[in-house]
Amino acid sequence: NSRRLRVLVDMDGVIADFEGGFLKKFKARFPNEPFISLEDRRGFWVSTQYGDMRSDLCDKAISIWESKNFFMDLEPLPGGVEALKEMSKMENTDVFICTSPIKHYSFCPYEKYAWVEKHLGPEFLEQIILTRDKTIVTGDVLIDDKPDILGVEPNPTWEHVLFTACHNKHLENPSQRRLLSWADDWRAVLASKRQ
Ligand code: DGP
Repeated sequence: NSRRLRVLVDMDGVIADFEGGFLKKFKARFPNEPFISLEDRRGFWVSTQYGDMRSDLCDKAISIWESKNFFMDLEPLPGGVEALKEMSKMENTDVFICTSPIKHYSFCPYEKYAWVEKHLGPEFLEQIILTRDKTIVTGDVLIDDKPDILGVEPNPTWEHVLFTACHNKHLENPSQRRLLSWADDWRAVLASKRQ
């Protein structure tokens, strides 16, 4: 049914607190190393900013999210779980979680499913799309904190709405509309796509 609205929602940085979880575990594992506070985060890639600070910190950062239980232990971001549940109950609305797993696949894909089951419920397991290329997924809107979402499809069907995160909040003229948080008017964003 083409009259239904299809909403794609990213996971890390949008409903799961990747940045907060990373910083907490980085400090715990490397208590004597410098770290980047969330206030000072710039750029999507955490490992790039750590590597720019000191080259060996790139691999140390990567070792954090490649560890068992990193993705499982992420805290939900405020309001995200509630928003997804409300969205999924709206008439003529299909919600999918669209997330790119890291290439170190030992734990991440499994833990993403387990996280969704724990925080959103088993019925949401039907709504998961794991893909490294979001441009080939069709939808009306993609809510994602990554400023540049590229892939093999030059003209994705979705409108990218940029979800504000510590690493993108300083970007001055993003080409996308923004959602500042889940307290912002996401219902109006959906309504605008139904016109
Ligand atoms: P997504 O938010 O769906 O675009 O997924 C991107 C994933 O990459 C997410 O788990 C966060 C993670 N990530 C953040 N910084 C880095 C990095 O520097 N290197 C890698 N490999 N992954 C990163």
